[in-house]
Amino acid sequence: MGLTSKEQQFYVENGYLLKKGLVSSTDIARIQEEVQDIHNRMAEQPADGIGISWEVYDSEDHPPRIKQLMHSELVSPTLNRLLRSDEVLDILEVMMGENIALYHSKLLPKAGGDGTAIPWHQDYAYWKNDNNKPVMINCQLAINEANLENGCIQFVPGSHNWGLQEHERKHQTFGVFLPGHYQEREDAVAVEMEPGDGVFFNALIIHGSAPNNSANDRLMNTFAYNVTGNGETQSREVLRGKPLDV
Ligand SMILES: O=C(O)CCC(=O)C(=O)O
Repeated sequence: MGLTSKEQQFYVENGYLLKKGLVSSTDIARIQEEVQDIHNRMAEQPADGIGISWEVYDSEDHPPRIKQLMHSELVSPTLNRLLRSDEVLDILEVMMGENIALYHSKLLPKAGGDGTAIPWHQDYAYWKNDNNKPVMINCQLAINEANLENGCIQFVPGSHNWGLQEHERKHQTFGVFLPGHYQEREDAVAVEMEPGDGVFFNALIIHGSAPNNSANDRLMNTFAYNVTGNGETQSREVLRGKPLDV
């Protein structure tokens, strides 16, 4: 698929880019099946090698709900295939060059009715170390419809050019965030997506999302990529270009 020069320009200027129909409806149906009833299944028996952050609710009787499932490629063979597919990597290659490593893949199944907000943040606030640069790129894939009601992702266009901002830190998932945690921002743009759409975004763009006020889960998966050898120790594997320089 690659990118047109207009799309490339949009990405450079705004820090994100929506690609409609990135993934086929057949693959989306496969993923939906592979992650069906994911909250209850993982509460009963978590898959080997994954890391789950659970939503925290006041009531102990509340059924368990996943906030974030890290290493989602281990629960979904289709996600595992797609994260290394040409349709995704060809776009990334235009954006970040030919040396591409998988940083991680995570499922964000914001639960219907009580999936909580994701506070405003820049991903590089989590990822910065002494010898890496903010060249990582995410691709968030819509597994079902994402809209304002169910808490679709929102970006502050152009904020990837503002440098790394001061974040607050709390001990919780998405516990690194900009002052104010999450509240509506007038300078933010909501990216509504249909199943199979993907949005690529820069490691420095400010993003966040509202709670899920609909009845159904908002199923999204973020693939995060790094340039191979960019001060990393945590990349899962090299997907394209030169081998990992450790
Ligand atoms: O899913 C969302 O709404 C935000 C996800 C996010 O912050 C991320 O993947 O870095």
